[in-house]
Amino acid sequence: MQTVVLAAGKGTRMRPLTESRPKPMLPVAGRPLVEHTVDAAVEAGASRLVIVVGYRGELLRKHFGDSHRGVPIAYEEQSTQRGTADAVAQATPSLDNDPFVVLNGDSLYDPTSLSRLYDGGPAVASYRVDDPASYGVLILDGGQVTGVIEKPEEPPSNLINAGAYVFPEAALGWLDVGESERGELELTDVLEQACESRAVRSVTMDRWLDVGRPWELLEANEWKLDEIDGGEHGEVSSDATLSGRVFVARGAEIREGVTVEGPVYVGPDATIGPNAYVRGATAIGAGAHVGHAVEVKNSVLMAGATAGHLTYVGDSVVGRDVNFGAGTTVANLRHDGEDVRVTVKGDRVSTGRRKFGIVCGDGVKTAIDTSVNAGVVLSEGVTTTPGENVLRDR
Ligand code: TTP
Repeated sequence: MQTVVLAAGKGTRMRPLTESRPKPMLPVAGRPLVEHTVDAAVEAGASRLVIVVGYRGELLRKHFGDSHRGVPIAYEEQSTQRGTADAVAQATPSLDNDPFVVLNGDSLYDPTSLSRLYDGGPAVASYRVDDPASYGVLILDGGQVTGVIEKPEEPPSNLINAGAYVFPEAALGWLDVGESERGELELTDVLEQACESRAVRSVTMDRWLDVGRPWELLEANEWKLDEIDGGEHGEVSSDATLSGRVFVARGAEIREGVTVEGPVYVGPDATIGPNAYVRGATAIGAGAHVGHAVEVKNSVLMAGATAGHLTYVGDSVVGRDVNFGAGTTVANLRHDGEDVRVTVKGDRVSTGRRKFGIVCGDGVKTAIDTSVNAGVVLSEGVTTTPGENVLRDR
């Protein structure tokens, strides 16, 4: 089935990580997030893909080119991010007058569940949660979806909208929806129309993750690193100890005295060690460097990031070309046992994680002996002074 992938958003909740790239291009287990989405679509039965790009769209075009695993890709541009229904409307020049699937380019879907969505007829992907009140919740009558309600006080079901749909071809004429309360043109209004005239199935995903905020990028990496195949394509010292699934890309080097406990991805030309400890679900980007007496746990280090000496980084997302000075230490646990909180678009939000470290925008440089408190977000290019104790976002 023809498949529209929405990837035009600005990813404002993911800042500063989206200052220089669109959210779908953030790295997950060594590949862009959207590549996992597109892979799932191809496995589920996408016959061709229309990717709607906007914010920094050139990076998606460059990454995929005109096909992925033999499936042709067309691009359409959404110049103003007016909402998901508008994004699909922009895709219509590349769509045939046939049923079509819509997927969010920033969500992970498990391919087996997604195949059930592609099985036929109008459908919406759903996901079962214990507390649906803060999501779009499906209203069901028997096995059929009759509507969706945003953030209801009394949720009509435990199934939330997972942002993947099969629409009938008639929906190509329903995309001109009015603005919602939050001022966007929403695809859920198109779903409502489908529910009025068609039998819409709910297809419950076994696993699904919407990647909107920085700690969800860690969750995405935890999921996808758990599925990587191990393999040593680079140079691994005989004095290094690798256990679990560890993928070492071509050109990467694991030096003497290093311990790596998988699942861990080490990107092309990255160097680890000597005498470093890398563990948990960790992804080390291309050309990154983890040096002597550095411990990296359950973190994402993007391309070119460097932790040269005597550093601890835990449960953190570290942007491109960040440099941690010797002795930099990241806190990832609160002594009061509460979940770590992060400021997202001005609001303090619980990450739902007892352990979460920091978020570093591209090019951050910490001076020697910098301590950074759990939940701190450092904007692109921020620097610290020697011995600084960073307790607040900068
Ligand atoms: P969101 O996650 O709601 O929006 P966003 O990606 O811009 O992120 P943020 O809220 O942090 O600013 O979008 C859901 C999906 O739809 C996502 O894949 C991006 C895509 N999208 C578009 O393609 N065009 C749009 O106008 C909007 C609002 C979203």
